[in-house]
Amino acid sequence: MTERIVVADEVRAAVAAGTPVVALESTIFTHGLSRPRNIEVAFDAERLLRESGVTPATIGVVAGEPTIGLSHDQIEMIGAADSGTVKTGIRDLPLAAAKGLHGGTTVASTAWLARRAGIAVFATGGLGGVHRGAASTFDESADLVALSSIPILIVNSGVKSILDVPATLERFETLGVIVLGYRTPRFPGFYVRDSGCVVDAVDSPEEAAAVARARDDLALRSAVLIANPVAVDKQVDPALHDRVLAEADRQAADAGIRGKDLTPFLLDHMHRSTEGATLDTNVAVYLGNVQVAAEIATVLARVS
Ligand code: PSU
Ligand code: MN
Repeated sequence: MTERIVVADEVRAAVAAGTPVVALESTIFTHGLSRPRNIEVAFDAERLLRESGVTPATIGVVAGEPTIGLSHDQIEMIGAADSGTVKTGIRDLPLAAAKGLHGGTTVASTAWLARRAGIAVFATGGLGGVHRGAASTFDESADLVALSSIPILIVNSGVKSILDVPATLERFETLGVIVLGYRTPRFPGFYVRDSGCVVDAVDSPEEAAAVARARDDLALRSAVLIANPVAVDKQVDPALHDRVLAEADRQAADAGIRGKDLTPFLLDHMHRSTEGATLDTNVAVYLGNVQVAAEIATVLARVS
């Protein structure tokens, strides 16, 4: 049986040679960031990796085909305003294939596809988590369960505090997902450095890589989440943060936004209501994580 997954030649060659590769998701530029900044950021992330000697593998769905290592043209195509691109979690991959749709892959589906192609490190911005009120809505991101069985390392900046952060960490614990602060025991709150929750920490790329290797040696299948807080001078002012988050939450409830539309709605509302301040932070968060992922991937490639 052959899998219908397209892997770019450059990515296939780097994986085969054991040189460092970092996977990047596409929902961040198809549904997370506003245009035209979205495409610039997608290209900036790839450039940062190349400057560190790492092969980028941006992952998405092009006309139904899961593709690992999108070309610049493909990134522009699925990131265009009129592309009809759908937000594509793991369960959405078959429908996108059947209908030949373009798809922006989430953390869960990007991790899944990256692993299929033999990629061990992935950089993203924020993870999905448990939404507030999940006890009655059951709205918990599919990222959570997916990450319990995909052995990859993901550099991220935690979850937005619009989510229920303590509940999200409890679920990661139940699911066996390894959650580690990068040079801090404080779990980051995406736009802010500290969510108020405490996790175990690693202090270097070497230590993060050693955890991933030990996970593999133990034949464990869970993801390692390396939670890297945004630079202190780039975080959103905590007072502004609390105000706009509460307002975004209220507006989503009033508008009856549900399911996979909720996270993009919240992000867009916050970017607009802060006149781009949260957008700038979102970009800084992401590129900071890409840099750390490059360092960890380089260590992993060296020792393996
Ligand atoms: N959090 C962010 N920005 C994002 C996302 C999450 O701050 O762009 C995206 C990621 O792709 C993540 C997805 O996997 O949203 C989670 O969506 P949901 O909550 O519908 O599972
Ligand atoms: Mn959801």
